Amino acid sequence: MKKSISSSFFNIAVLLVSLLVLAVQPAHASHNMGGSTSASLSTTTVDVDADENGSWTISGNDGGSQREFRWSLPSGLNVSTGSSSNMNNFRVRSSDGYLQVETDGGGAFSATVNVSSGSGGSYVMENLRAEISLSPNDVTVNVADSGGGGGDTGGGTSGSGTADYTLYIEPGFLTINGDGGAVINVWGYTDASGAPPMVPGPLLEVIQGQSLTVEVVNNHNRSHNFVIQGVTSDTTSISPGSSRTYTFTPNQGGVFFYRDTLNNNVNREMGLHGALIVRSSSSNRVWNNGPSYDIERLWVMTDMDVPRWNNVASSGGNVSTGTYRPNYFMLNGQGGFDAMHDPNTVLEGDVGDVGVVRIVNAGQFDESLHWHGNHFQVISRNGQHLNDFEWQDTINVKGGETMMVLYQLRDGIFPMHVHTAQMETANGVYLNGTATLIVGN
Ligand SMILES: [Cu+2]
Repeated sequence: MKKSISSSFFNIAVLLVSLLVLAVQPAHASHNMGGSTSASLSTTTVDVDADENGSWTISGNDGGSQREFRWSLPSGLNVSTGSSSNMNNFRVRSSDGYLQVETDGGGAFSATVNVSSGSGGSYVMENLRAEISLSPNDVTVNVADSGGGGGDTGGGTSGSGTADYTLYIEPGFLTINGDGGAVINVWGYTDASGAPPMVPGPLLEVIQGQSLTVEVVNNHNRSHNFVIQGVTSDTTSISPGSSRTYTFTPNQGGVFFYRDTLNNNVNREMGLHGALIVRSSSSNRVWNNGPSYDIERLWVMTDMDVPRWNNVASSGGNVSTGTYRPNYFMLNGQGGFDAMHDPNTVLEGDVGDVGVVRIVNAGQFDESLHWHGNHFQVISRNGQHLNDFEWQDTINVKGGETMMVLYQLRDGIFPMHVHTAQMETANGVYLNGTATLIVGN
């Protein structure tokens, strides 16, 4: 009896792994051509200081045909091409006086345009051509004069260089690969001025009992903030173009959730979230005098309602927050097809190794994580160390909460997935949601 139960579990595991492998194969075989053909810009205005870089983006779905867009190049404004996806042509045609964006007929596309100027003023990049519907059409770049010095800008402590970490708030895109995937409008913290936003944001690390200074520079055209749950309490808004510095000393080891708490969870949902790891002063312990581990992983999960929240917020609209029906579910900013191959996400090591997994649910929905292969111990919840570690094979991590677990690797490849069917998907496509693998070698 016992044997038949365990062998049926084994069969289920094998079946699931086969499904995972099958699901991964056709990821590039077909694009989703069914999306509506339209494009939108990430902003109507870019505010920068003289000699600083700003950016804006165009994204949309070309419906499977090449589409071209053009914008004027105002004199005095430096325009260059940044990151892009699914482009046939994306270049500055100086002699013709326009920026050319031509998609490759691959469905979802995006392109980031970098702008800067050495002299203050208002520069309008006027839309000259749009082969599918585009909203808004033009982008105004407002360059603040640096006050005659011509060199550094105002803006308080910006760029002071004394912080342990400097985070920059930027708008841009998150690309989910494979069927069900899309180029999603996001806002995120990132590690360089003008760089694409990171979702989740840069990992912050500090040793228990040591001081950490984080400077946050807001390069976006809306107010934001930066609060580490259970660690910092300053919720002051950082206005567009300004920065704020936070200094704190965490005494409790573990994993903590940082995010923008403004705008009724919209800012956090748009991608403004990440993790702080407070490490033990002795290596390979989960906290001072805590249990030891051999390998470690960080899993930051999130969910996004792209049509009702991301698309509305990124185009400058007001999100109706009473309705939230997320259609994307990410692990470390990836759909399952990628997260199952990402060495920083897959819990892989030698048989017998103990892995600590630090989990942050930055989303708004609870995620019930089910681990195949072995039971694990929950050792910490929301920064609080548990007195009695709980043995589990599934844990519910509430939206906005953190967990730490210890898992001992067994021989084989096992899935870790969410026990809520919808959350295993990316826009309805199974297994491109919250899923990864556990591998014992
Ligand atoms: Cu399962």
